[in-house]
Amino acid sequence: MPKITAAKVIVTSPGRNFVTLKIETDEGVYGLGDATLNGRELAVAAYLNDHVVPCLIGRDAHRIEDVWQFLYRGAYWRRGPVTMSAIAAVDTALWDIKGKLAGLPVYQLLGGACREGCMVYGHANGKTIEETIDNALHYQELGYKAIRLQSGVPGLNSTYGVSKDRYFYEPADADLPTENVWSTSKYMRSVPPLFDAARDALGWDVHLLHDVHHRLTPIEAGRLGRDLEPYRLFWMEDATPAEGQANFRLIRQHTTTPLAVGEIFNSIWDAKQLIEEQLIDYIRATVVHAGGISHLRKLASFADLYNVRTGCHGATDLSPVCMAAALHFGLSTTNFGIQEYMRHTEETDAVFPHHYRFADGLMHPGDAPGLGVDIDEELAAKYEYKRAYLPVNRLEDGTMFHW
Ligand code: CS2
Ligand code: MG
Repeated sequence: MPKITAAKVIVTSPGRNFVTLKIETDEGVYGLGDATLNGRELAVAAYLNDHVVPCLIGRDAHRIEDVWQFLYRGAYWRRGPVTMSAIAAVDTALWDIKGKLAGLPVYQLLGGACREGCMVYGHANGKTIEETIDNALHYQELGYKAIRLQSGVPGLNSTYGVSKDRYFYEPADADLPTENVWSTSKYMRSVPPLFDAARDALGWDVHLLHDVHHRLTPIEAGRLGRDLEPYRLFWMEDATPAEGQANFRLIRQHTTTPLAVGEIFNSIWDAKQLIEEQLIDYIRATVVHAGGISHLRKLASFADLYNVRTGCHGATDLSPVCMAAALHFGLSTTNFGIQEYMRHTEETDAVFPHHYRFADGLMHPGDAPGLGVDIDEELAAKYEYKRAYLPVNRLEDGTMFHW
């Protein structure tokens, strides 16, 4: 049996913070797992260092499910983003090790490819509708089959999803949280014209997506979904906070626009009612925040019974290690729907050399044994952790609101 001999937590900040777990074995093979929790990175690093790593030493690296159950049931305190990101990192690293020892890419261990590649969506955004459409046309030229559109809201200084940089959207950019101002009524008026213009400019062969970022009440979301029906969206994301899963019943009663939710979920229990009652069409939980490849597979199999497909979160705060894991998962999961893809900066790509590739709107994890992603530790050490917060949001009268 390959015995775990060491595990270390690597914190690096090549443009943004990442936490990576590296598990070593006595067979000379190591595995990597992403443990990044945006804005709360050091909590997961401490959880791993202080409470998980000591329990890993000496264990059989092949016993992925047993280790998962040990960390989940054994902690007594179940679920939660910190715990589940830590467990995810261990799980992902162990799949990486198993693949390397077997000489196979992880997707082969998961049942093999169900498709040629994973359809991904890119992010087009701009301060104005024109700027957003311009950006979307660029993605279309690059071969993307699906594009998410976010545009500035007239009358608001800054809007979720609208980047300062043309290619990289990075919201966690301040030493202390930036305060933004939000108006639901201004926002609601601004979205239908964006998609009207988008269909005129981009045609009907491209999938269009939109992220509401948990900012509407269920009835407001129902209305927005209905207003967007003529533009046939691929999905409307995070229409309302999903802690109360039954909230989605009301949205469903009012619109046929497909619904996606779950980037902040960390367990199958967060989505149980949403899936069983078919209140959503896509589940966005992903490898790093939802307990790793093992737990996500269970979630996807459960969702498959209810016609819910996957649409994993893939923003820049999910490291290339998570991206690779998500692609192995997506390629081998029958009810895969789409994968979010936000390119990482060159600095990040240099720290995490990887085999995954983009062509014609699809991504493939590559055929290197394991996950096909590595970490250049020397380079990683050059980028020191830098505290960075996500922004917060207030209504125009100063009331604290959802970001
Ligand atoms: C987002 C993210 O990618 C998405 O859909 O909602 O930008 C999200 O806000 C960040 O990943 C938070 O860390
Ligand atoms: Mg989102």
